Amino acid sequence: MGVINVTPDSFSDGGKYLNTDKALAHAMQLIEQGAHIIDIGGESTRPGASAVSVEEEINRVVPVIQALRMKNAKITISIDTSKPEVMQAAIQVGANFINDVNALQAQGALEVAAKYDIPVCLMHKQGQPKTMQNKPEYRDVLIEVMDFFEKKVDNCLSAGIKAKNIILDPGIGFGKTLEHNLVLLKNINKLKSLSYPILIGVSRKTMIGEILNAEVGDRLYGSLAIAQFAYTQGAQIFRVHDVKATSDLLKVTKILNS
Ligand code: PT1
Repeated sequence: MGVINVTPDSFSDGGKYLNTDKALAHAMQLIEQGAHIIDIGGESTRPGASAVSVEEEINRVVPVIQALRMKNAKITISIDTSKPEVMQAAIQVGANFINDVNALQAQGALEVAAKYDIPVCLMHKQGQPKTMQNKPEYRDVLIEVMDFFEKKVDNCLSAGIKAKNIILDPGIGFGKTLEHNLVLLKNINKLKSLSYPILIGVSRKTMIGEILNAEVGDRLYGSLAIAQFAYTQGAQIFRVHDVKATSDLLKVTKILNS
C-alpha cells in the first residue's frame, strides 16, 4: 500500500502532493514501483495534527481519486478517512477500500461501509491525533488492542460487513510509546489468531526515529527492517511511502521464505 497525502501538514511529505496533477503522477509512480493499493488521505493523523472539515477533506481527496480511477481502472484505491461522508464521496468516484484509523466508530461509518462489498481496515488508536502521544498508558497493550479488535469486528459483522472484507491494524504510533509499539510488532502472530489479515503502517514513524535517533528523512532502513520483521510474523499489507524499496525487500524475503 503506497501512501498519497493530500494534506498541507503531513509529517513526512507535507504539502508536496497537494496539487491534483502532482498527486496523480506520484500515484502512477507508486503503481509502477509495485504498489497494489494506493491509500489517499486528506486529513493528517500524525501526532499533533488538527482535524479538518468534511467539506475540506472531500475537496482534497475526490479530485485525486477521480483522476487516478480514470487513468487506472484496476488499481485498488483506499480512502484514508474516519468520516462517513468522505467515505461515501470517495467510493462514488472510484475508491474501493476503506482505511479508517478510527475503526468505523464515527456515527454512520458502519452503515456506509456495509453498503459496499469492499475491504475495510479497522485500526486501533488510543485518543485523538492532537494529544494521543501525551503519555499513553495501558494496563496490557496487547490485550487491550485484541479486545478492541474483537469488539469492532463484532460491530462490523452485526452491521452486515462481510468477514472476508475485514483487515486489522494495531495502529503503530497512535497513542503508543516505543515500548507499546514493540510489544504489538513482536506479537503480530497473536493478532493473527483473530483470523483477519494484518496491515502495518510504520513507514518513517517516530518509533524508528527513537531507535535510530534519526530525522524523518533518514528512517528508510529502519522502516524496511520493521516491514521485513512484520512480514515474517505474518503481516500481509504494508502502508509505506517508499514503495520501490519495500516491494524489492518483500519480493526477496518471500523467495527466501518459500
Ligand atoms: C497506519 C496509518 C494510517 N498511519 C493505517 N492508516 C497514518 N491503516 C495514517 C509517528 O509516530 O499506521 N495505519 N494512516 C499516519 N499516522 C502517523 C502516526 C504518522 C504516527 C506518524 C506517526 O511519527
